[in-house]
Amino acid sequence: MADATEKAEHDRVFKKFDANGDGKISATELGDALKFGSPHDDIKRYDGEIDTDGDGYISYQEFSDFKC
Ligand SMILES: [Ca+2]
Ligand SMILES: [Ca+2]
Repeated sequence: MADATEKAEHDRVFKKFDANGDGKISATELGDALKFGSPHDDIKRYDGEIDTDGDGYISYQEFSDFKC
């Protein structure tokens, strides 16, 4: 069960990833946040694991599901 502290931590990390504040994380934002020194393909693969509905963005819900 997520308590308030855990929710706040999710919010904090999500906002750090969501650089432009539009409420979803793009592959570019994910790459910037994680500072991957890897080819773009690696970021896209990682993005695909979290982006369960495949719209190309990671929503807060998808992000929370992945972290839990
Ligand atoms: Ca964003
Ligand atoms: Ca998505």
